[in-house]
This record gives sequence, C-alpha cells and structure tokens, in this order.
Amino acid sequence: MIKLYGLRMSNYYSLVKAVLIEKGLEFEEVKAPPTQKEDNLARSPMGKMPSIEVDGQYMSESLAIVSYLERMSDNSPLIPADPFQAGKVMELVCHIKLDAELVARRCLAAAAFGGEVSDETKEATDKDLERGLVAVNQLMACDPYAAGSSFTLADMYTFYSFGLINMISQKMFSKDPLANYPKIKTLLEMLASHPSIQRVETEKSQ
Ligand SMILES: N[C@@H](CCC(=O)N[C@@H](CS)C(=O)NCC(=O)O)C(=O)O
Repeated sequence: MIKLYGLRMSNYYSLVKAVLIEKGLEFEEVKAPPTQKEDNLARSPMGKMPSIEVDGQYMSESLAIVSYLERMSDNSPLIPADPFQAGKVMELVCHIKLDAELVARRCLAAAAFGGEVSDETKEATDKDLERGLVAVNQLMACDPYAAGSSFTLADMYTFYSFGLINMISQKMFSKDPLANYPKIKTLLEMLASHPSIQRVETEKSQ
C-alpha cells in the first residue's frame, strides 16, 4: 500500500491525493509537516511535502510522484496515449507550475503567514504573474477540460495551482488574476465538482 506523507492543507499534497483517488490506487495518509528533520529529509531531500513511500522506498516531487502513479494504474488515464498530445499536457502542466504558481509563491509567506516581502519583489511578482497567465491562457483549451476533451493531469494542476494563485493575488495585489480569463474560471468551477477533487476538498475539513 502506498503511504502519502504531508498535510492536507498543502496544494501539492492534495493534488497527489486526488491523483491516487482518480487512479483507484489504495493509499494511507500519514500526517507529516515539512521539516528539516532527518526522517523527513530521507523522504523528501528538500524537507517539503508531499512524499510517498512504496515498499520501504521514498519519492518526493509531485510531478515525479503523479508520473509514477499514472504508470501504476491503467484506470482513468491522465496522460494521453498519443505521444504529441502527452507532450502538450506536460507542456501545460509545466507552464502552470513554473510560470504561474511558482511566480505567485514568491509572495506566499506574506500572503498566508504574515511574512514580509519587499515592494520590489511584490512588483516583479505582479508583472511576472501577468506574463505567466498570458502564456497559460494561450495553451488552455478549456474544451471543456484544460487540454481538450478529456480530463488530464493538466486539470489537476489547474485546480490545485489556481487555488493558491487566486489567494495570493487577491491578498497581495487586491485583484482577481483570472478577471481576463473567464474560460479558466468556468473550468475551475467545473473541476470543483470532479469526484476525486471533491473528495479531497471535503476531507480537508475532517
Ligand atoms: N516542487 C515540489 C514543491 C513542494 C512544496 O513546495 N511543498 C510545500 C507545501 S505546498 C512545502 O512543503 N513547503 C514547505 C517548505 O518549503 O519548507 C512539489 O511539486 O512537490
């Protein structure tokens, strides 16, 4: 049985949990906050969450983990069989993660934990995020799903990254990052009722 380490409040933890559910894989959740303690570093070299344990071996990084899970079960494929379409899904995932979410995360400590951020960082984040969102929007099919007609890994990253991007953007810049992207907004509303995502979100409050 796969063990999933981390906390339910983490968007990356939630994403991996939703993929485990989507793929119909059995798993056990183990509460493990991000720390620089030896046991956590053994599971996750940067001390972050989530990580998984399979037969006594560990794996970190959500993208590595979900790629592994995708190969572990044929249920509900999240990456298309066609090599080019598979590449397109991963392209969208990369842009969401690198050019939108990781940019917004520069202000996470200030937005969520009362940390400090310089005006320079704030301004650069706002500007870079706008650019990242243009790129993401260019690749988003929203037809009706992120990468086209079927639900893929890009939908999982859309849901779990935009939750965080929205929160940071509203708090730091007092603006709706998706104001100019109504198709992505509609997609997010649809994804909120996708069964695996809905279960993860419901269980957060338990
Ligand atoms: N690239 C990693 C990022 C994981 C990550 O940043 N996790 C956050 C929680 S959502 C964390 O552990 N933060 C605590 C820290 O950075 O020490 C992944 O995709 O799994």
